[in-house]
Amino acid sequence: MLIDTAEITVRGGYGGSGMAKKPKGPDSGNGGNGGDVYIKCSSNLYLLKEFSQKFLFTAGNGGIGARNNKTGKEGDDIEILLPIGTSIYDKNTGKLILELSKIDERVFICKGGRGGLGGLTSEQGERGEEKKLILSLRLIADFGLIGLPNAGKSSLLNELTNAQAKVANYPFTTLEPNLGIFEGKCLADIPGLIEGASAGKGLGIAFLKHIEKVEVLLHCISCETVNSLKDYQTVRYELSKFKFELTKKPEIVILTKTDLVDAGYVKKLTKELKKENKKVIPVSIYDYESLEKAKKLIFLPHNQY
Ligand SMILES: Nc1nc2c(ncn2[C@@H]2O[C@H](COP(=O)(O)OP(=O)(O)OP(=O)(O)O)[C@@H](O)[C@H]2O)c(=O)[nH]1
Ligand SMILES: [Mg+2]
Repeated sequence: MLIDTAEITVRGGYGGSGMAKKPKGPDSGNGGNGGDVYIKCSSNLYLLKEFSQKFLFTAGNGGIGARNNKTGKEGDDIEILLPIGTSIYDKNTGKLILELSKIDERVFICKGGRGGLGGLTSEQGERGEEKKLILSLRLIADFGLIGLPNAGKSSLLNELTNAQAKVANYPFTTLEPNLGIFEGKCLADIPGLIEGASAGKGLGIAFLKHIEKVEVLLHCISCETVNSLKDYQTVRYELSKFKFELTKKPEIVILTKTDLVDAGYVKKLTKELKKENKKVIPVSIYDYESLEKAKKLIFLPHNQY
């Protein structure tokens, strides 16, 4: 399951205690500082899953100070790996701390406690800083496959990328977003939308949040349905209901399953759809050439169609 929100507590390590000096003994060292907490951005999109089992993350504690002014060892820092696209909120203030958008980006989150001073008395180390975080994942894909159920979105994802999404001849085969990578670009395939999805019909439109940030929409329309133009408009309407800005994104229409109808009909549909959107690519997963052509067009910089 793709977990897209989680709540965790992170804590810097305790500072080590300072050492008390013995009368006439050598000077005693301070405790080491506790380790800090960092968050690091990773390309593994399924990382949030781990947080359904583990909720507390603490950095290492500082070591106790020693004789001869020797400071205790510093506590180990910890690095929490989170998927790209994760927004991190402070639970107490509700404020957004940051949004992970660059792979390998490493961000400081919590400071470890200061080590206690050594001397005539032993000072205790301080507690590390603690934060409760809410993690919320929105996928950052380059392309988002949208369309009615059964339009062939997952099939296309499998053909264009290394994905192995489930495909079947019934609506709502896809229940969670699938991702695939092709030539370094990430494609997200999301569950089908139906008329009324914005009012909660079918699986609703909550999944659209996963494609809010994609650069280009790949709108799949099947040739085999009764009214392909209406299919197009239905999905556009539901998109606009979710967030009007989504309808402003660059969109490519992919006319799917062209092998199921005759070439004349494909031409007619392409022409009709071109009135709505200039970029229409007819394709069949059983037609190698059409797939190669689609790949070229889809992966062109989107201002060069
Ligand atoms: N003949 C033919 N069938 C296709 C083509 N593309 C997909 N299909 C079939 O159409 C059915 C639906 O395909 P999916 O890829 O599961 O469709 P989807 O849009 O992901 O469907 P949901 O996940 O339910 O929204 C499957 O039986 C596929 O084998 C195509 O180009 N030609
Ligand atoms: Mg699917």
